[in-house]
Amino acid sequence: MKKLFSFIFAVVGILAFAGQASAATSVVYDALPSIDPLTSYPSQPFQAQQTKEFGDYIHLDGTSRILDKVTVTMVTWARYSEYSSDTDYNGTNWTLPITLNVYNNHLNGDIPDQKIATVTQVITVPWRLENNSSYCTDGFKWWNGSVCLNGFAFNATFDLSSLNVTLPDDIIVSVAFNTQSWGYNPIGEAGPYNSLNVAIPTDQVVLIGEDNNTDGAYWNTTYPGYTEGFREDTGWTPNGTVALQVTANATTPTIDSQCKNNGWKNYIDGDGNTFKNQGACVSYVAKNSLVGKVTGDIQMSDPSQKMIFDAFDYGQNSAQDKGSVEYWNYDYPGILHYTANVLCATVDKVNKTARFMFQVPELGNIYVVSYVSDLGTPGAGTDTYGHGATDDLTLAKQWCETGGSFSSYTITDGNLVVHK
Ligand SMILES: [Ca+2]
Ligand SMILES: [Ca+2]
Ligand SMILES: [Ca+2]
Repeated sequence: MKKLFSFIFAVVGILAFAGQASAATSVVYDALPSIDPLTSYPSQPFQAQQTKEFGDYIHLDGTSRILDKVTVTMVTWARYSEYSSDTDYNGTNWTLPITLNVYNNHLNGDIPDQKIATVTQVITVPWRLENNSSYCTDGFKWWNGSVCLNGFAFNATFDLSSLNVTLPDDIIVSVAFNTQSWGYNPIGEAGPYNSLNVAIPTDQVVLIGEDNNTDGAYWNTTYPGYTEGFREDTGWTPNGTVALQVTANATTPTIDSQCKNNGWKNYIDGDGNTFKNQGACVSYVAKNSLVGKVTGDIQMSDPSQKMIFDAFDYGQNSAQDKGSVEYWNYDYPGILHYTANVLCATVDKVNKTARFMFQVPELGNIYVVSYVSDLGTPGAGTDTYGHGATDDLTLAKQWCETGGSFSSYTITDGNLVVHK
């Protein structure tokens, strides 16, 4: 890392309000320093260090993943006295379009190449307080009541909620803006944006989530020794954690286990409402993540068999798959009769076929995979039934998920249905 512009400080109450969070919104990454009392932090300049984009690779906490807002602590050094003769500026504050990008952690070489969210927002930037010559005799710094400071920290909050992006656990967050001669589209004239930086506080604590590399930051710069490209740069300790916070909204649960151990409190239903209890969450999963179900009550010949079953498919390789089987083989010596739980189900509602797998303790714990095809109601159509058996669980799962070869039997009575 090259020289960073450090300084600490504060001013009079302007900013500082924490994001309003609805019940379903939570902070999934928090490395935001305090700006109350008003202060300053070490920061990465854009104009002074040929910067186009600057950010950090972070790991999100919790389970909420619908991107809501990103807040970045920035540091500004510009005073109104420098611009008071320019009619483009007033004494209250100034504004600048600033872009907030979110990438997943896929790299092309060493450069993130899959941007999953971006917003360019006009950010209101406060003026840094003027020099207080009674306390700060350098003629430049301002006085925050206890110390003289060069920069002034404020928070820029970017609202990305309308994008409805579902975040992965690992993301790269960056800030991009233009200055007089740097940025992706340099402005071409001097302005207070030449004095605008992104905060990288010394020993910044990450309260929620994790900084992927506290010695690294992502940086696109042509500072001497660097080549164009937004990539990780190392050697930043103790300033390798960019000051930012990410909030996200809850997602809908897709499997039972997400509802358990108070997990239901972290999820919402399809209407954005929280669940009343674990049971409501489990019911929602059962209703909404079911891919398909098959039921049957059939009799077959050669050998004489009867089978009653139901099987519920919650997706490929889903541990949620369930169902039950009761089976009779009347030609088996003494009659074979057992019940079993369905361990895997694959239901194809379009082609009206299904496979389901269960284990039979009565037959040496063998795994049976049934294959059925619903071609109507017996009498009008011809349902089919077949099955295969193996003591190899991996093979049985493979048959259930992707198909295999099954012995077929003639259905003589009853019906099976692949439900719509
Ligand atoms: Ca870092
Ligand atoms: Ca399944
Ligand atoms: Ca049928």
